[in-house]
Amino acid sequence: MSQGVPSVARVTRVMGIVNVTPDSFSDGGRWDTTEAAVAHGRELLAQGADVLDIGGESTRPGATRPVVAEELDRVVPVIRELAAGGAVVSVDTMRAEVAAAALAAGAQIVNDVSGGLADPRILDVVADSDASYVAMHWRAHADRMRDFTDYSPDGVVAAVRRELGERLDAVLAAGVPRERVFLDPGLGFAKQPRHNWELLAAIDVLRELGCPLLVGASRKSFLGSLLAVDGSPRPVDQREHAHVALVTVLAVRGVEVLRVHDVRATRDALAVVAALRDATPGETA
Ligand code: PMM
Repeated sequence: MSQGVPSVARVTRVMGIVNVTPDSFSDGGRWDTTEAAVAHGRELLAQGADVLDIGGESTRPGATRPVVAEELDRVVPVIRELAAGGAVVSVDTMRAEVAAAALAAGAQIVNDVSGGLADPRILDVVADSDASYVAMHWRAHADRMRDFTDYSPDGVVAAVRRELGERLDAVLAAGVPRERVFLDPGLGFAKQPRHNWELLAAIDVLRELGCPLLVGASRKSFLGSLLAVDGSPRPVDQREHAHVALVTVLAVRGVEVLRVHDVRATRDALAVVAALRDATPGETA
């Protein structure tokens, strides 16, 4: 997934989510054995995932953290098996120890939702490897993030741009080359629903930081709020149509990587975007 200085992407990559957790908000407990997670990863590859993102810690609002040994036990065997089969694997972790073990097991990308804030040593681990690094906008762990949704006085777009820019500076200072860094607005992390929409509307502002972008909107609660009826959010398993509409727009706008649960639906949307982009009106008689 390593790229040069980004222009608007012609090809949007799909990162399929494999949460090896008992408690993730949309799929917790479904793939929480090594066998189930590996089988799910293979299924996502068959559906056209370019990358598999393996995570062992739920970041749902209010979640408590697993201990390091537990997180390692969850993700390392899954990464080893999927990477051995030729998959491009990303590890979704905030911990240096887990990132190091994941890279040793064959992962090529470290997806750190804290952008190096939770455990700054993770940046040294990445700098000492050839791995790519995803730095997401983040303010606090899941048990406290609801207390950090104040973006005054500048507003969420300016604040996220500034705070992500500071994380990027730290990543570069640690020795990770810019070509290996992806930036992510962190939808749903210390964000009210309207914050997510503002960020999506202004996604090009983050491109000014000079890195390709990754966006994870799949099944998130701001989609549930958008589709609420009488104040009841649309259930997690009924948000996919809205998500496909969103990823279509993001692909048109050149977002480089989409982190999704439903790879097949996302692939279909990308096929539509590519067909329209490549069609030349008047070419056929
Ligand atoms: N969201 C979740 C977990 N990891 N990583 C990145 N880079 N971006 C995200 O938006 C993101 C993430 C939480 O969603 P999940 O529980 O469905 O995995």
